[in-house]
Amino acid sequence: MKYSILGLLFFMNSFCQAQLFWRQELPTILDTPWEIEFGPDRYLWVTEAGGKVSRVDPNTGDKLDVYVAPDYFAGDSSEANVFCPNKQIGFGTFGLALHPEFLVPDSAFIYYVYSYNHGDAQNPDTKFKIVRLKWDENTTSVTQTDDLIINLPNGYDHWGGRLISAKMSGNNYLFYSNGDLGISEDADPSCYSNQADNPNNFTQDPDSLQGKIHRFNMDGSIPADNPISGNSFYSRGHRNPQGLAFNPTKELIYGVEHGDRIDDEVNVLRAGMNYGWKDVRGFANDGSHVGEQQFANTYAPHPNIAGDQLVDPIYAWCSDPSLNGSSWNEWCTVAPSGAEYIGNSEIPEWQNSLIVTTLKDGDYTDKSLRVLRLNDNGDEVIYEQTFFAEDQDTNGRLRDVAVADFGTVFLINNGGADRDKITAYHYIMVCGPWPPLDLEIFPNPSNGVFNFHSPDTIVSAYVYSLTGDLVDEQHGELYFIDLRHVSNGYYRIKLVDSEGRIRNEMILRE
Ligand SMILES: [Ca+2]
Ligand SMILES: [Ca+2]
Ligand SMILES: [Ca+2]
Ligand SMILES: [Ca+2]
Repeated sequence: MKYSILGLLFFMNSFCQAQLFWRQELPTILDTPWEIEFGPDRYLWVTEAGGKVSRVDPNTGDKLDVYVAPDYFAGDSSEANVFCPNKQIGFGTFGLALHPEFLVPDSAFIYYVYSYNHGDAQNPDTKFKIVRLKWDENTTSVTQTDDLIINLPNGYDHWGGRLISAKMSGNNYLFYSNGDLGISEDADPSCYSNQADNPNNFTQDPDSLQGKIHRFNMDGSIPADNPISGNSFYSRGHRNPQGLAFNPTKELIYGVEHGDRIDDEVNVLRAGMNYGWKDVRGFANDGSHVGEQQFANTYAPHPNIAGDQLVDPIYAWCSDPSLNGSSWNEWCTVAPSGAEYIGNSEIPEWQNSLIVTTLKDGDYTDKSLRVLRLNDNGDEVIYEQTFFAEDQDTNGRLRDVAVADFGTVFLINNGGADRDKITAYHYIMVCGPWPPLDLEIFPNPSNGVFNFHSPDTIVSAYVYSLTGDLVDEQHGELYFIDLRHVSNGYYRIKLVDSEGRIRNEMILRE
């Protein structure tokens, strides 16, 4: 048996600028995953094609098929756009959210979104719905299914589809992002015989559901303090918001949306606010869209929406109109999809960041994870870093992300690689609060006994599973670590010095 130390950097001090991750593909077989969430039960929850919800063990990749919607419907050719015959009606499985008190048996609810037939066999009418599943952890099965919100609108493009739960001011809410449902009139001007019929013209109208963020109570009812009484409308002026994330410390909701050729946006979503589309794109004052400054200057708040205000994004990619090239590759969109807020310090450099997956490999962008470091209030982006772009051809189009409480980043892809999969990046502490030991380990690979050479004394070695469970520990004045008795797999090792400080982390494969 051979044992190898992976992901260990010798002379680590010289690498202190960079976060180090060790990449792993889980063996899980997935079909078109759209949402991944790390649950409080420490499993990964995933939506897949065909109205499916799956639960994946982050340590082994073992998958449990939790539920497949019996009424899932993938649209009908009769619903295709008559002016654009190639544009089929939308269908799919989209966002998923777990109840904020998911570990309490009475609140063990899973919420997710999929397409179904709101008409009948003769006259199909594909719509989306939010369904609530009651989860029984003892039998690991769904014991009850409820249609929570039906008849969510559909179209030919820009569906949005993200769902999150959030506890704000002591109340639990469900947020759903509905795209403008329009086909871009710039890219496909003939797709509506009369552009006034294009649903993307209704994003400013609070009485139409498209181009909105909606807020519901966890039972699907409408919160009494929504901006308009009896209306699920929470914010408007959105194009194709595919990312929603919640900052529980500041109780902020972030929305991430695709722009049209330029101006992909990150917004802090607040009740009743107007995010501009399609009159204002990205920032109102940068001239990226004709007339946007004028629109902002003469903005009249909607009389029925208390506190209505036109709001700039907190961040926009590609606001320069000259980056609007003639081909798809030349458009400077990053195509942001899933988002998550990182509040904990498992990856210290990312604490208090919004992380965003991107779908596009274009001239200006690669498929990657964008890390937006936030200010203390969570409402400004201080700087951006890009990760994992060097792996874009093997990682694929990054649809969504989940980060586990043990500091591992899980990505799902929607095509663009050899298969649909879960890719894990395990964080390895290179620069903790104390300098790493100048460590020499030999032999590597070994038969399971690794010797150390270090000027400092190592007194403890802890061996964890990659998902954070302690599997072995060795103490004393250590000159070697004996790993011959740990079973097959990958492990994370932490070395502690005589002052109790974690000095080194490394990944081991047995
Ligand atoms: Ca997610
Ligand atoms: Ca906007
Ligand atoms: Ca602009
Ligand atoms: Ca590229």
